[in-house]
Amino acid sequence: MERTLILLKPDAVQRDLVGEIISRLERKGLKLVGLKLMSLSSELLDEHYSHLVGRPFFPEVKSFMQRTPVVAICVEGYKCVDAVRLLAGVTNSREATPGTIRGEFAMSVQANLIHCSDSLETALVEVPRFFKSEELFEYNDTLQDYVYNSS
Ligand code: IDP
Repeated sequence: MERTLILLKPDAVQRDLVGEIISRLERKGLKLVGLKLMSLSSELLDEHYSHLVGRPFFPEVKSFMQRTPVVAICVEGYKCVDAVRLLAGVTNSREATPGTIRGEFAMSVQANLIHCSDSLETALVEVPRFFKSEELFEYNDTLQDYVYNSS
């Protein structure tokens, strides 16, 4: 089983899309193992978006991500890192496939509602960046047998 990090960005919070997006994760069959609101510090954003530091739009990305608290979510599932990327859609919401979260609800590159880890390697760094171990839960999700059956 993999775990991946999801952030519902300030546009999702302001546009009342938090419930819709969490509902999509649940309906897909993903198991929620961590969930909280948090305000992102400048230092945390520099670390999280280190691949964007120096890009001209980085200051805007940072101030956008600090406009409201974000919803941090950790989900667990078989090969869930790639599955959540597919649910989110590509970075530029205008080009995101209809049916995806960005494709259904967004029109912007920057205000694209959701962050999700882009690989298992990244997820292994990002989950502990946003969640302490005591904020992540292990429990028996009785529907998992039906969600996956044998694979
Ligand atoms: P991702 O969120 O789809 O993984 P990244 O390239 O890691 O995409 O970029 C992180 C975030 O930075 C994007 O989700 C988006 O909010 C913002 N961003 C990326 N490229 C641009 C840009 O060209 N202009 C403005 N914002 C951008």
